[in-house]
Amino acid sequence: MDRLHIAFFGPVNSGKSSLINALAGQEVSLVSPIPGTTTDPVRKTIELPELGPCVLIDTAGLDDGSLLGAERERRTRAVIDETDVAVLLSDAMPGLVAELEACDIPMVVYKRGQGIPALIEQIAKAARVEEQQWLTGKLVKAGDCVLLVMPQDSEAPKGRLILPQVQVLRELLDRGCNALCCTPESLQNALKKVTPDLVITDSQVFGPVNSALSPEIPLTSFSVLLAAAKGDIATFVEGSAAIDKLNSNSRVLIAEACTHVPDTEDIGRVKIPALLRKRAGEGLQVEIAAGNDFPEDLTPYDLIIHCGSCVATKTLVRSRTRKALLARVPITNYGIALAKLQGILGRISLP
Ligand SMILES: Nc1nc2c(ncn2[C@@H]2O[C@H](COP(=O)(O)OP(=O)(O)OP(=O)(O)O)[C@@H](O)[C@H]2O)c(=O)[nH]1
Ligand SMILES: [Mg+2]
Repeated sequence: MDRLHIAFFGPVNSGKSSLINALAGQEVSLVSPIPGTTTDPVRKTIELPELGPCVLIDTAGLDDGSLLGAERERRTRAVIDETDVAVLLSDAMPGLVAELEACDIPMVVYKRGQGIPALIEQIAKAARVEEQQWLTGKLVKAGDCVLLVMPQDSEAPKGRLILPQVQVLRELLDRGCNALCCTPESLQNALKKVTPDLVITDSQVFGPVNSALSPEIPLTSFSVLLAAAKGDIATFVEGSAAIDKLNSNSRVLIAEACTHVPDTEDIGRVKIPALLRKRAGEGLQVEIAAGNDFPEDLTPYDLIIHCGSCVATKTLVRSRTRKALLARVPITNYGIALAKLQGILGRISLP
């Protein structure tokens, strides 16, 4: 489930950090009478009454005249992309308000002394609570047997499963399905035991899994399911067509929302660039933007490939998709790009 991201914006010294500390009931951010105390965005994951799981985001003040001011302001503005509700400590910030309005982000103005319960109530009203969506959508019904192919390679976290796998497993149980898990190595054996109604695979092994399956068994991937739930899958499918137009002079941006330290089998840094270069030529340029570093100017790129977004919220993915479309740069994501690169996009079932 996506946590509600609540960001606090205001002039320097307006009490943003004090308010966050009061909301959290702990010292999340440093407070001082010196203007410009908060420099980088500070994020605090917390559970709030009425609002449930949230991320509070403290930002640097917007009217800091210091030398570092412009850089701080850029970082503060970048927070808008991940904001579900903006709390403003002043209603006199026309530039920021216009930007929030353009992004369709609900705003709440906090008046000094109004109290925390009243603020929580305002935020709860402003937050657009979306109905919970199934990741597996119309692809399954109660009683179905679903086979999950989950490679446990060096990139898999030690001793546990990655979030999309956990989420899908839990959902299948909730939906009354029977789930069977295997690795690519144990796939043949699993297929001898059951004929699945659906196979959900890690998209990195789309090709071999597809070859092992008879064509009438529906096939999809964890990242396709996530892409559909978090972003606009039709845009991603459309965007993937740009892969056919890439050549050795093209520039591709790979955007990762999380900040895991890459390893040798890394999908975004190694696997996808290798597949792209094999197709478009060795000269193809690939740039990586990790975490919150999403370039402001997207126009130099011929294609943007976004990660599976297991840790990014819908708001962030939508905001980046909107920016890409505004800059007229095609955007797709790992799952769809991998399916396209492995020549089986048409074979994939979308939720
Ligand atoms: N009287 C009063 N003082 C407050 C209140 N909130 C904050 N302050 C004081 O205002 C000063 C600035 O508070 P901060 O919370 O650090 O303000 P900020 O907006 O985070 O400031 P920067 O990080 O520098 O942009 C501190 O001295 C606080 O003690 C309030 O509600 N009432
Ligand atoms: Mg502060």
